[in-house]
Amino acid sequence: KIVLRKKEEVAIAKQQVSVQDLENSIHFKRNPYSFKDFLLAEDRTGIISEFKRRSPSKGLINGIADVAEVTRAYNAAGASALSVLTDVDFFGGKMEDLIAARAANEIPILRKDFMIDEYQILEAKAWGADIILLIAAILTPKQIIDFGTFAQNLDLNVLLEVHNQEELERSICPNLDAIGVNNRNLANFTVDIQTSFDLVNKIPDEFLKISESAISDPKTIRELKAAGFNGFLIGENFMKTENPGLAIHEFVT
Ligand code: IGP
Repeated sequence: KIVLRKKEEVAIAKQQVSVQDLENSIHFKRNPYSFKDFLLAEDRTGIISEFKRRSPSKGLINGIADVAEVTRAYNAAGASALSVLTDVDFFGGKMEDLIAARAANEIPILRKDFMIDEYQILEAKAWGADIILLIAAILTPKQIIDFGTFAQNLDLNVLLEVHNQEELERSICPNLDAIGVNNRNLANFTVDIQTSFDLVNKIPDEFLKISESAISDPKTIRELKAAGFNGFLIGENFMKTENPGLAIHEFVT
């Protein structure tokens, strides 16, 4: 369902904004921030903090937060990177959120969306993203190689998301920078942090290792770090509070 909707969305976008227009964007000339440098920086936390208004599993999470204000506070609290949803239909995101987050911050930003076409990677670059997401569950191994190569040729970093060992084994290729283990099962929305612990040693060390979803306290971050993870993608537990930019501080201790 998501993929069909994305195909329509991309087809419409292509009619409205040409590749030439995207390439003329000011961000196209910008040299993206390195995901690795910020994840491993001593003065950063490894947290990739997400701006997410709603989700298919939870419905409305936060209807009032201001993207520039929240992402700036995430950054000030020591986030290594930001994740900004641009999916409209399922997550209430928008392109303008990414552009606003970019204008307000000088740290890497992940365009969080369902990438199924190279055009969306050009959009990501034009809107000021530094990192794109490739979701193994909705892409063929060939698409992952092609999109990964395409993104890296634009100097973007690539995060591959997997849910299990089978996805990891079939999708892994050299044109990736980071592998994320999503603790949320997309089929039934159940979450289990154990997914991360089970998969971490199956990820080759040349890739940055990210644990995604359902991280709800600093103890879990410490355990994931001890297991070998470099990054911790957290959305809901910040966004569901009245002040997401304040909530991140409880995870930084
Ligand atoms: C954040 P959480 O449970 O902290 O809100 O999860 C992030 O991992 C989640 O939003 C996510 C996601 C995705 C959203 C992971 N992969 C793919 C949309 C598409």
